[in-house]
Amino acid sequence: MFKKILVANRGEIALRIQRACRELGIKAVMVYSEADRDAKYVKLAEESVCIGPAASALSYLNMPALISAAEVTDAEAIHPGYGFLSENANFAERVEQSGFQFIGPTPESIRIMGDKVSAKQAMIKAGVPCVPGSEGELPDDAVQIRSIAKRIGYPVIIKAAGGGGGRGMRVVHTEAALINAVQMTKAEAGAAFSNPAVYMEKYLQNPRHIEIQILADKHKNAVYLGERDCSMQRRHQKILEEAPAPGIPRKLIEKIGERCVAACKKIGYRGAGTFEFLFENGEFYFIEMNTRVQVEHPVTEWITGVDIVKTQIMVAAGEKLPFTQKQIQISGHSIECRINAEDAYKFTPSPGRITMWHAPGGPGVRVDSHVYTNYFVPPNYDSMIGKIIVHGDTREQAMARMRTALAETLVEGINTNIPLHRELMVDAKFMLGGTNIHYLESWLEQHKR
Ligand code: MV4
Repeated sequence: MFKKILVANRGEIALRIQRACRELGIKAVMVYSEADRDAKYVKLAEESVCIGPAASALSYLNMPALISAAEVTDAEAIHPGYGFLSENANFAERVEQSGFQFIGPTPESIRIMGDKVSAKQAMIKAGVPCVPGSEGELPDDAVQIRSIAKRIGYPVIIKAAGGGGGRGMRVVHTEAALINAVQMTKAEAGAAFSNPAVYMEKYLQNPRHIEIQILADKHKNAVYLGERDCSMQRRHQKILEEAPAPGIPRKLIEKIGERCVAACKKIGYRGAGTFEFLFENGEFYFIEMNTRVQVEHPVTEWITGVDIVKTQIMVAAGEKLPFTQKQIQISGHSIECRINAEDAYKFTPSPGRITMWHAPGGPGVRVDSHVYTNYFVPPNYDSMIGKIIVHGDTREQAMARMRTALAETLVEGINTNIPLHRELMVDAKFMLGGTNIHYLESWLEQHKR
């Protein structure tokens, strides 16, 4: 096992990884930018290194600074967290070339999944069901493009191979709009991702966003840890997630979970990973794979009892997965609310000093947050300041616990989205379960103030 790990991230996930290290008896080296000097996990750290100024490009995205920090502190491995360099294949490669273990999949796996065309091809080959589409990059010839769209049937969606997470896509409803849409998407993709390649899929109109969590070791073992429903989102930002997904039969989850595990074994995947699916009319359609730990991992931890971050570290060190698929049992229901420093309904960022922070507690409540009373939320990064996660025997109990937890939570000095969460937890459609990816945006449209 490693003796020392460098945590190449900030915020709540930096604290989460530090906690996993403590539990494993591993020393955690924390890094921080000039804006994060007063972060809780820095105060709690045995060792920490300033890696640069507030701007992410000069600190948390600064590969030489991070690798130097690992060198001077004698760390053996680097945990990238989520965001920043976590899905950067070049970083993973440089980490390994410098003699450190990257806590995540191989650079090759990251590269394949980063290109959405090669990711989809790998999944088709591995037997994972995908959205019907162009099977590869679109050709330049307009006649061929029209013929592909005609075969798929309108509406179709044009997506950039270098995109993902909602960046670089365009829905097309008619043949008249097709060629222009392809050209526009290609131009934007070339500028944004230095890769003009695009592909085409059938556009699914009202899907849910369901993802499967997997864990794999370096010895060809892999398991799936059930699913998460991440449909409640606005502009591709998830705001709450839950597990299991309401109303989806267990048998269907098992079938798709087994496909994901088989795919992991086939491509030699290792570490934690998430298969993202659209779910419509009882069918799963793969769209993307995330090669990092995700913000919403705690809901899966709570329904399975598996510590995902600890397991990431163990398998990176070469250990075998400490459980088999049969030992993974789903128990109860878990919901996570992301707490953002922003106006609850206008969504404008609200950085600044938190003059009062009171976290909720009690049975079935977990809070993952790095903030505290008198903490200054810097304006330089993502607005998420923490997560409230609850668990109950049933979805009803989980919702009741979340309502209580949200009622107890006190944040003064900045605005947060807690008022929005309080309203959603008593919303009739949310309470029924199974709302689709468009629900929150239409709810906000109807609840304009
Ligand atoms: C789609 C789709 C409908 N049909 N693909 C958006 C994020 C990226 N991961 C894929 N996205 C979508 N791909 C087909 N063929 C609708 C979306 C989509 C979406 C997906 C998941 C969660 C929220 C979303 C919001 C708008 C659009």
